[in-house]
Amino acid sequence: MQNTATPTHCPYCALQCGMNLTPTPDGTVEVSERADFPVNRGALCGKGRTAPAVLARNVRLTSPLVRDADGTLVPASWDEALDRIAAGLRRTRAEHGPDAVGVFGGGGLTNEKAYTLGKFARVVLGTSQIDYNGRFCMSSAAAAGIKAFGLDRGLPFPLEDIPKSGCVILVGSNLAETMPPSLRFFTELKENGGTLIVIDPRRTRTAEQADLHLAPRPGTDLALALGLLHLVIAEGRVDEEYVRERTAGWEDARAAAMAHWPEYVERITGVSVPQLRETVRLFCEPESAMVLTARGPEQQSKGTDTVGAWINLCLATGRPGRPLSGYGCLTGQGNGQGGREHGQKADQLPGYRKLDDPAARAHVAEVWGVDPDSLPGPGRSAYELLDALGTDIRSLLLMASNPVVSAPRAAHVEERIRSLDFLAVCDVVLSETAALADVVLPVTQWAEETGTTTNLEGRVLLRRRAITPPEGVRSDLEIMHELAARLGVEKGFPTDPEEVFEELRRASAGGPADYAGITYRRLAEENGVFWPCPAVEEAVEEGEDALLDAPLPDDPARETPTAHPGTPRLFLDRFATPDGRARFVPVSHRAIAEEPDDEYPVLLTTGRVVAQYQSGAQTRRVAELNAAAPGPFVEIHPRLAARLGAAEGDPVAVVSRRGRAVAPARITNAIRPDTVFMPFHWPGEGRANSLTNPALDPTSRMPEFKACAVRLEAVEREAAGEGSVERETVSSR
Ligand SMILES: Nc1nc2c(c(=O)[nH]1)N[C@H]1C(S)=C(S)[C@@H](COP(=O)(O)OP(=O)(O)OC[C@H]3O[C@@H](n4cnc5c(=O)[nH]c(N)nc54)[C@H](O)[C@@H]3O)O[C@H]1N2
Ligand SMILES: Nc1nc2c(c(=O)[nH]1)N[C@H]1C(S)=C(S)[C@@H](COP(=O)(O)OP(=O)(O)OC[C@H]3O[C@@H](n4cnc5c(=O)[nH]c(N)nc54)[C@H](O)[C@@H]3O)O[C@H]1N2
Ligand code: SF4
Ligand SMILES: [Mo]
Repeated sequence: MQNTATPTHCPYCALQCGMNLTPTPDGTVEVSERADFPVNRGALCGKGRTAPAVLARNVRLTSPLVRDADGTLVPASWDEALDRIAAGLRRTRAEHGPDAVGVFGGGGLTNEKAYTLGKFARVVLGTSQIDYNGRFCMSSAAAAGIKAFGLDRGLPFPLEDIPKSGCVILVGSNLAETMPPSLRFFTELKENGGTLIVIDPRRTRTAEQADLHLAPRPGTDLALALGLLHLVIAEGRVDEEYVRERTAGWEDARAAAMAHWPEYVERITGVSVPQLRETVRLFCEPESAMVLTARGPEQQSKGTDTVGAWINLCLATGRPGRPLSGYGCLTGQGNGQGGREHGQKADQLPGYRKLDDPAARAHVAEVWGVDPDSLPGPGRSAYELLDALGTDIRSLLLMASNPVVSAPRAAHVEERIRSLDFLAVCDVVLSETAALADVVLPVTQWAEETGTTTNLEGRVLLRRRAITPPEGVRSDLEIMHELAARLGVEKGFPTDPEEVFEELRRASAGGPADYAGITYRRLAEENGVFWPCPAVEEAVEEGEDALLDAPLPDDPARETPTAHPGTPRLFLDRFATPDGRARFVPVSHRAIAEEPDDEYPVLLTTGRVVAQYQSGAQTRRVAELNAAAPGPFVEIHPRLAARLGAAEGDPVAVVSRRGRAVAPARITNAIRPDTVFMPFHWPGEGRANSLTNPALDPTSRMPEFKACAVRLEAVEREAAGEGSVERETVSSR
């Protein structure tokens, strides 16, 4: 056991704050400040600070569990558990074919694990049916970024650029709660004279910091962005030279925006014309400006078009690829960026390559030592995959997600999961989904294993092992190695993360997300490297001979032979499209999938609170966080509450076409009167996702987490506290 502090990164969100870990006698770690990492400079939120609590043996799983004859999960040996999984998957494949086996991953997995999971699905299982929870996260922004810029990297610039910009519009991000240490960049922006505009139907802690807060009706960000672009054009603020030289497709986008008159946009969004004009003025006057989106505008059934409209606004005003300017998406999960680059996505191969591209298939097949024709094609998206469980998909291997709590229309998803022939879950705790499994495998955690993550800036980071894991747990990489062997693939699934990373470098080489020039040693020395980072850039510059003489990336003798510096800022000279120009997308406003009506007259939107993380599987097990955020609630405007007859803390039933959830009212005028808000961190009666609408974006396949129609019912708790009786319904607005 080391006794010195190990510099590493937080297990939770995409900020990937730096922290130091020192081992403690009880086998966990103590977190201390690590000031050298520029993203957080030592600051941590409560979740990061308390993350060691989940390492404790009485909180986590330390033995595999298998379902016995009575249907109870009981401890078992690793051999028995792994044998059962291999047998379950083999049986499904024999009876129903390889595509009847599904794989579901997570954006919390390190690059090495995400890469190996994608390879495991295609090479060992031969299934096309793999996707992951990132589909529920930033997939709309990714799709829009690829359409416009030819490349998706959440932020095309480091966070350190934000304070120096002239104006930042934050669209649907509550980063004061979801990435607290990043708030510093925005307060510094204001101190430097820049303007912060926040667009959120709620006056959040983030909105409270804004110079201007716009509170649109949920699901109308597309109209809002079009209205702003209309005004940019009408007021003669288009950067004509930039549009001519660096973009394509302006005329169609221009025509679409011209159809969105400010008064029409005011009617759709509830944002007044003077506020629209003020926003345009604040955004256009400074030399530099940015738009950053998060889940608010993205988790919509038109999320891709919505982000496209915000990108159009940036392009028309000449922002992307200019200093301290442009469009960025604030990715969410710990490895939300890297997790979407290396092949756990239904349509994707490592290096952000496309699974249906013959050249990409040939490249990756060669690295994997398989026939390109043996690689399956693209599969279903996350919700579609979950929806097919028990019918087309009979067995599922699930790693690093808890869809019973986090998937839309969760009661249906739960029922689909229960109808599987076989479910295996790898997790650190017995999550609500793991509790339904036939076999549960307990895995090592962040402080106990080494691996890389890529944060929201596209900065690849080294998370270091600081302590020895307890007896009884194994890493996800060891699990895939063991399962591959049991399913007849002896080679190609190493358990050493650095060995996996070396292979990932080769598999990603030449792809959009090129990691070929990144090594563990560099990551340790340089505090992270931004992709793309090709290996042979200098050799190319020196001419073809140098390229030929350069050692191959897999040559062990080669240690960073040609140090490409990495790419903190993208698009400065050209965009990643074939002609180097960014593309405008012609988009028009359309309604949310489920508009309120007489029966369901209120809008529900969902999101997060500072003290809980995602499905809560980890953070609900941390006493300090539970004390701060003990359970679900329904945020309600006083006017709506009065009509319902609900007082602060009264239980309120929220009912949608998918189901019903009950939680105490939290009455506040910080929310629009036509909208209620629920955080989604809890299972059971207060599960927000019992209500949400799985209407999917046609391009990104993102569900509409941020807007659906509900009605509210006041409820009276029975004396025993069990069950609830309806009292009154709010039936009109
Ligand atoms: N504490 C905490 N931090 C987290 C996480 C967590 O679970 N808990 N999760 C991490 C992950 S994976 C992610 S993806 C990020 C998410 O980070 P954020 O995107 O900041 O989180 P959300 O709360 O989902 O949504 C942000 C805001 O969108 C608003 N919103 C709702 N509907 C609309 C709409 O139609 N338009 C607009 N413009 N805004 C709308 C909500 O009111 C909310 O304040 O956070 C990361 N950090
Ligand atoms: N209504 C509503 N629903 C939402 C959202 C919303 O805004 N509103 N947001 C969506 C978004 S953005 C996201 S990202 C999803 C997230 O929702 P989930 O996919 O459920 O994410 P987590 O709760 O983080 O689940 C991760 C699980 O993996 C485990 N785990 C952590 N690390 C590892 C590891 O290294 N290996 C393994 N095997 N397991 C690990 C954790 O213990 C936990 O049980 O929720 C989505 N659902
Ligand atoms: S902001 Fe995110 S990365 Fe930083 S400490 Fe909190 S959860 Fe961890
Ligand atoms: Mo997310």
